[in-house]
Amino acid sequence: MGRNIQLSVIIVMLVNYSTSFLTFPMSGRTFLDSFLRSISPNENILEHDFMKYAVPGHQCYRECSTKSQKVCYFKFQLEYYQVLGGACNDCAKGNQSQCFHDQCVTADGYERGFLSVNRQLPGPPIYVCKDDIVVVDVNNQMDGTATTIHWHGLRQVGTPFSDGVPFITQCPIYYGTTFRYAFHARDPGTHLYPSHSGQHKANGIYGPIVVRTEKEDSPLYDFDPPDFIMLAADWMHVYAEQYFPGLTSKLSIFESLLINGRGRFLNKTTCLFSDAPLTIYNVEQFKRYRFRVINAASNVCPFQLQIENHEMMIIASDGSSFKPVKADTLFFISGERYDIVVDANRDEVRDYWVRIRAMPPCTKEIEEFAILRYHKDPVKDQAVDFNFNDRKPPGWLDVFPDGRYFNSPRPDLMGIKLSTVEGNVIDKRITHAEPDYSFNLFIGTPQLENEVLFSGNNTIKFMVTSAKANYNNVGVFNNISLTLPHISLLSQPSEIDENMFCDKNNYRDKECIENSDICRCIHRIKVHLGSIVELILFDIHDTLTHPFHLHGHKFYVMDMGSFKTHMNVEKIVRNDVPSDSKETNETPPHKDTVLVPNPGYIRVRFRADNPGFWLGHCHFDWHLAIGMAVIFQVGELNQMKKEPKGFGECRSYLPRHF
Ligand SMILES: [Cu+2]
Repeated sequence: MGRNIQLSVIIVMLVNYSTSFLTFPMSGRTFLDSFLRSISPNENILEHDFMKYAVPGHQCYRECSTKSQKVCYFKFQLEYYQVLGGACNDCAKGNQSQCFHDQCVTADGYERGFLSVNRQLPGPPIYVCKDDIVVVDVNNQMDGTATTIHWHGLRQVGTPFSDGVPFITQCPIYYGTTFRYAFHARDPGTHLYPSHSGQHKANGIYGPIVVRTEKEDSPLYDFDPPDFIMLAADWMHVYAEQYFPGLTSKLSIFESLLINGRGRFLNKTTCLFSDAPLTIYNVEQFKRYRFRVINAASNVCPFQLQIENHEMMIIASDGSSFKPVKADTLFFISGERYDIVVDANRDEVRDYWVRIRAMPPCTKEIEEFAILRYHKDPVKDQAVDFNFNDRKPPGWLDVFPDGRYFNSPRPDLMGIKLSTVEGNVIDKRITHAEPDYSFNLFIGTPQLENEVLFSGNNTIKFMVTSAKANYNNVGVFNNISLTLPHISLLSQPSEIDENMFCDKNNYRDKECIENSDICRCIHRIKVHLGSIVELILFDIHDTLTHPFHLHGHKFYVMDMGSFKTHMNVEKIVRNDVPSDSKETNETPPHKDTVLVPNPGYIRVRFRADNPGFWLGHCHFDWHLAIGMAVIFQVGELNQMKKEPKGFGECRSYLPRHF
């Protein structure tokens, strides 16, 4: 670990760490340990005065010890910002050193406006140790907007008010105001913080959050450097709202793919790629490195990761480890995270390409590269290294050898199925028990005829998925498209009226769309606190592979499979699922985001042990926006945490006398 830290310090200096200009309220760690001990595991820490122990967040990257926790303070300023703006000086004219200037964002080398966290893309990394308290003050300076940040992968046990889902766990953060998120970093692993509002994630509001543990120095690898993150995201050249609901003559498609906010766009006039810097991973030959792979995509294309002449050992997903699996091609979908180990064991000391490619349904050839740069002595070499490369990346048809796929959404490339790995986080009281509930959830984006959609006073949220067709699409779980309440459910329980909710058996005709099977209402599934819940998600109609993400819990992926022939819906309802797996996996993986094969199904199971209102949804931004989501109510209102003092409220203003 000693060497690891030393190497990391140098890397940190090279990374644009511009959080340091922010001010911190207070510092010191007097009595912190006794303070932490005084908080019971399920308590809402927002009710405690922890800020006097806070240290600047970047100090929380350190060697982790179960004996030493910190309160890690971060300040996020969200604002409209610019790619290749004034901060980059003449970077765009070829002055490469200026591309690394403070606050310079190069993205794919295409000048555009975007939404930023602290004038960085991605937002500043959060590296903490398990059981630290993370405090993030989010100041919304994006005038005219309201937003929230979700801590994807952190269950928010005891702190449901920090889950960041508008109108479910909090009111949106209006522009000009600040909202304090605070939570215990209980869930180790590689996670992501996206905005959970509107199209803000696609516009640039996202970043990595990594929770380390004391035993991180695994025998599986030599180094786990802080910036060995592969945060992949799609990138457009306009604000994403341009394509919501979409343009009839031009479908929403992203222009580039970014790895840690870096990439190149293809100029269609010159047929040349822009010369923006790429991400470089400096490695020492014959050492093994842990990489943290994150998919922050907003659009619908799964990503594929390959590393030239290297195999990868996949050791964990969504923060839970499993028996390592070797592959040359990793598929990962929006919201998923994978921890991989790469052995820099090639004889030749040179640059190797890290390639991330957008897969079908994307038909446009979009891929991006990072560089795995070998060094004999990385510490000496790095001091003079700018992140530019002089070698041209391979072309689209210049493919890397493959054949050992992991987590492929395509039945013809199934390879190693995620649901067959041997998980290390096992609770037989869940995996081997009889579930208290089993819900069939049919997910998809059904079509609505334009005749229906645009008739009379209809104002149904829809999206365009097919140019010039006579229909558009809405998102559903069991034919219900989720609408949000006008209050924050979790924090304004006294304003909840049981009649406001609906489900597939209880709905009002006026909430249903005439001449269709689809209803639009506040879709809620209520379960008892402590119960074991099984969800079977089916996708029988769609052409896409949707990622399902559950808030507040992690689930076991008990089974997943593709239907060989088109399924008879009646058959599915009777739970007659044609399983692909011959045997049940005794030790299934433990995740919070999983792809639903199409046509196919997944069966996931969890204990509903975290009281509150939690969203389960498709992780594609556009699909969430058209209602492809459902709210899980875990426990009764009186079993949920009471809202912290002074917590913001929201509601429609509709005086009764009108
Ligand atoms: Cu979806």
